[in-house]
Amino acid sequence: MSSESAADSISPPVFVVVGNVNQGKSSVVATLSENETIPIDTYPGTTAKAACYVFRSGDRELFRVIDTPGFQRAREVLEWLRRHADNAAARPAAVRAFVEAHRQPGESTAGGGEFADEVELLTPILDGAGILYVVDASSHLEPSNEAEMEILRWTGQPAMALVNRVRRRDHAAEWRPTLTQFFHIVREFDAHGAGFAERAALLRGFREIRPEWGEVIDEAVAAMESEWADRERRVAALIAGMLGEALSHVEKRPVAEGQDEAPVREELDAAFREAQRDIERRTRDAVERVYRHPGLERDDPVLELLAEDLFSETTWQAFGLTRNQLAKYGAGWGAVIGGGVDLAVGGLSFFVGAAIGAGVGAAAGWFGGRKLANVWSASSSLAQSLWPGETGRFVAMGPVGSARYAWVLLDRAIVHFRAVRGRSHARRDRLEVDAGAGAVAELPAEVRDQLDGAMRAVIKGKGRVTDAARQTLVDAVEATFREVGTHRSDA
Ligand SMILES: Nc1nc2c(ncn2[C@@H]2O[C@H](COP(=O)(O)OP(=O)(O)OP(=O)(O)O)[C@@H](O)[C@H]2O)c(=O)[nH]1
Ligand SMILES: [Mg+2]
Repeated sequence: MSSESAADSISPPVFVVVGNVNQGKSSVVATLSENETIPIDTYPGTTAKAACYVFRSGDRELFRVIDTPGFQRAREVLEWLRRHADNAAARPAAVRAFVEAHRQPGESTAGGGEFADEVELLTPILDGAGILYVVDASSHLEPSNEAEMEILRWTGQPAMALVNRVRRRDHAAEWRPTLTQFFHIVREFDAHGAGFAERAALLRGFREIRPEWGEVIDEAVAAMESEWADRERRVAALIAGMLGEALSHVEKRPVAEGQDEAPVREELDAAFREAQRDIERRTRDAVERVYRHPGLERDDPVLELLAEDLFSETTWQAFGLTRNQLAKYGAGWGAVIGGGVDLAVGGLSFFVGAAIGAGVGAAAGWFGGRKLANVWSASSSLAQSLWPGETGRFVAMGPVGSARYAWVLLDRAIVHFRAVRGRSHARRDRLEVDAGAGAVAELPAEVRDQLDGAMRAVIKGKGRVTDAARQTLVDAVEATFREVGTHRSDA
């Protein structure tokens, strides 16, 4: 007996999520286990069989959450139980007897048996899992709910009630007086909005009702906290990497002897912009993977807008720095480009007006009235330093020379990061990145200065990002993250 309890104290906690059908049980499981593949749907009975999901940090298992089907016939079950226990002490044994009497022969209980769902959900409780009872407080309390709570009480296991809301309506006041009679703890828990803090609070709450789990729960929460800090560091490195790659990007196209350069430059410009968008897309995907959202679909109106017109007024009003803030840095960037990169003769006039065509294309190469990047030819000193010995004719574009573009790029990455970090794994809709929520203009001046210096160091590399420049960027992005807040749900 004593060796058994020692083993219990080191194994990770197991929670079982139970309740009526369609209350948001699977949503609670998905958000706690960070699993975006768990079936969640509007029809009752989405979960037909119990399934166990493990939450890990690295190789370490922190806790398990078991999803179950909802109670279908709670009142009949309770009647059965009442016939089989005539005093309180006999109740847990009666629940066990119920499960044994109704378990189907063979390994599976699903699909058959008049109480198949009840057997599925009661089995993990009898195995010692902590109970999370989920109610949808946007609907009314029914007599069947009371039967469910009574059955759970009969199991004698520690239990917490989670008040979720599937719709906006709120009947929580009607639920509370009943829930508090049956459960050790009653908590509000928004399954689709819960962030890190709410999940950690839930675990900590359980610590009070099952004291023997105190140590493992403290360890799990501490491991989650370091996992969170680690994710932010990884994302800072990804965003710094994106800035380095995007700002230093150089695109090159050969020009045949006697060929007109204009169409080649047009192609060059389109390729340069596509490369920028591709770098952004890859970084978005990588950030989503860090937060365990590998299958997330994005609705990013801003990215789409940029696909059409990288230089629209709307974009640079919502993101990046204000005009005044930018004025401080803009001149500095001009000097970097002017001093370091030769401009091909005619490179400027090419991008102006109708040379490329009407509308969208006409602005190509420009960002908020400034060039996105310079175009230069094989004879420039930049070309000779990048491709020594190259004798053929070509045109090239890059690195980025627009401070405004750099700040918008960074700002959009931060907005996306915050949306992903705060996103519950229970949501099955597309990720919407709010176009109106830029963050860099609010940064303290010293952090802005640090970022500007770091980005400028990249440009100075003339198409190459040195290790020192990369580290400066990582430090600056980490400083930015400290300002834009940690561990918050921003969704
Ligand atoms: N807006 C919102 N919808 C929710 C929330 N929780 C659940 N829902 C929705 O409610 C429906 C049922 O959610 P599930 O998590 O599948 O509920 P369940 O209790 O596991 O359902 P069954 O497996 O059928 O018993 C789905 O359409 C969810 O999107 C919530 O917190 N907010
Ligand atoms: Mg379910």
